[in-house]
Amino acid sequence: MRYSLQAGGKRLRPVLVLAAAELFDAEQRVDPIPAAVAVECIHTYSLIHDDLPCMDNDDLRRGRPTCHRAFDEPTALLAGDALLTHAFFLLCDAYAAQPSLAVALCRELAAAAGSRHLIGGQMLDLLGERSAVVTDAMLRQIHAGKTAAMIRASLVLGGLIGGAPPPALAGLRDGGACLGLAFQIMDDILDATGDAATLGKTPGKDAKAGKATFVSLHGLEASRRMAEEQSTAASRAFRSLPGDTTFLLGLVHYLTTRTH
Ligand code: GRG
Repeated sequence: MRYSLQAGGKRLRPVLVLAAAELFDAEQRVDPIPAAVAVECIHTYSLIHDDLPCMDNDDLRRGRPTCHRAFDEPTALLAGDALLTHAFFLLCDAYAAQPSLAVALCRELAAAAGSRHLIGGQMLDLLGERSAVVTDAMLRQIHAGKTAAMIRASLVLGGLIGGAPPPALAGLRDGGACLGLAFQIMDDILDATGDAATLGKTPGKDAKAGKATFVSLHGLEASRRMAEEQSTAASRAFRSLPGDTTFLLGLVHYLTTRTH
């Protein structure tokens, strides 16, 4: 668990939790850190399991051998399971004094990580590999689940902790969905153009495995345009939020111009 969690990574999702919480409660009356860690635990579990031989069978993650390569397959499976479980322990434990907040956080995170989003998206991805045609609509549905749902949930968790009112939570959801898609399109672009040393993971695997990506479906230029469109829509949604959105808007810009 520590090996994979402490390997690094961009920490995007926890940063989104903190940034969203700060928009509504700059004094941090409720500590957003346990929720930020919980989100990173779920994300790291999904990467460990995604790298397993029965899934993507990858050797490199976050610039290191994948968990099952550094240890073994059963250990990696259990490390992922334990990180998933620990995320919900953290939320229940850290926010026990505010039971309605703890329930709202668990509900949001469980929905994003469950069969309708993260795991459902992964299943659709596996089915897509076996299907002759993957359309743009199918690809968007896969990544709305696999990638965007956790990015959106991170923002909503932050908003809930900061005490955001329902219209602002809706703004975080809308912006998060667009940011998540922009992030995935950029991931596909980097996968097609980057190298292992910069990315810290094996590039070009999806294309080699004949898996549909935004780049394989639309080409590089159109994919760049699509990422830009989604990033503009995310910025528009975030601009409608109260508080100082400078950091969040800067993050959107960074994510759509990033090199790794
Ligand atoms: C339950 C057996 C079982 C498996 C679950 C849900 C799942 C497997 C896999 C989905 C995980 C996945 C690879 C999602 C794609 C999202 C994505 C682009 C991940 C990479 O995120 P970054 O770039 O990674 O933020 P770092 O390392 O920087 O945190």
